[in-house]
Amino acid sequence: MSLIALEEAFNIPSLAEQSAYQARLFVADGNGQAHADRLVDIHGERLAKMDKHGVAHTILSLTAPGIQDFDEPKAAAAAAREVNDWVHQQVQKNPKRFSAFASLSMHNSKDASDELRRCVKELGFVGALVNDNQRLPNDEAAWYDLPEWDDFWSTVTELDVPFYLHPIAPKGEIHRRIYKDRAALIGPVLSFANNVSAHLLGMIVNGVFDRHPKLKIIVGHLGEHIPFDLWRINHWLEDVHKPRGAVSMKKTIRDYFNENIWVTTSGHFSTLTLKYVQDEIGVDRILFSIDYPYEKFEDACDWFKTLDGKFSAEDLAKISHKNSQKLFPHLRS
Ligand code: GRE
Repeated sequence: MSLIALEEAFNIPSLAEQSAYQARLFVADGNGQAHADRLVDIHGERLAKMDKHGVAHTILSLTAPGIQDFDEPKAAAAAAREVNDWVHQQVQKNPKRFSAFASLSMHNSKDASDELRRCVKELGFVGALVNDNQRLPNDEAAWYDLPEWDDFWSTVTELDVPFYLHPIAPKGEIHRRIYKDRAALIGPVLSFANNVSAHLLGMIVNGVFDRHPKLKIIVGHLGEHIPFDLWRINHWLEDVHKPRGAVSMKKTIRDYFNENIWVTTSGHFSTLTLKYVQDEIGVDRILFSIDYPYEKFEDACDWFKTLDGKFSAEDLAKISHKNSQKLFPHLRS
């Protein structure tokens, strides 16, 4: 089975302090150095694992918190360029096996659009991955569901590339109000899905997909809890909020999930949940991913093998690589 994986993190050596911070929060054995080493390694252990576990191609992305942790716009833009130039060099060494999502400073639509255009047009990047809200000065945060982001979404659709909305750990006010006294809820346990869901649902109710019907958004972790709640979300939007005039989105949430949104299996290797998500949003919207090095190749790829016989061969081919090949033209050959 040939697999394509697309939520796979790297770091550049000059941002190592960020990976040390992530490791303190999230790495089971606290071995921050091993985690940091895995993040900056592209062609060694990572490629060996791809070979061993049948991963034909990896789309690389900068690990969280990445550029979204830079609250100063000029520093953020400079860091994004440095990261993109670094990973471009890495991809050039083995473009058959690797491609990359652009990192972007999301301080304003223009900076984000200019860098995405440079990355896609000049360097061959295949989309963008952004770590949820951009941190702004004074503990503010940017939300891309607001009208000032419309020019950016126009650029994304004009370039015809997907945008991956990835989580970030909460800081500042959100952290103080919710997570300060319950730190174990930060990350995969709750905060990641909660915030990405708020952002994606915000894009739906604030009409981003109505204004940009060709926009392609990917979220990880089998949909950041949204598929589980789809019936209830749809019920309240369609049967309560629309009749009250409280939302003006043109279509239903199910339509946006059919037309604009894809989910990956990153970090969520449950057969029961996968079956459920397939029933709820359809097999064509699901893309295999691992979430390396936060998750292990073994856990993701060995689990995927156990799906043989439980899902049809055609569905497994779609999830493992065919859906990704549809979404990313460079993966078709
Ligand atoms: C990530 O993908 O960025 C991530 C973390 C921390 C824990 C798990 C995880 O940053 O997937």
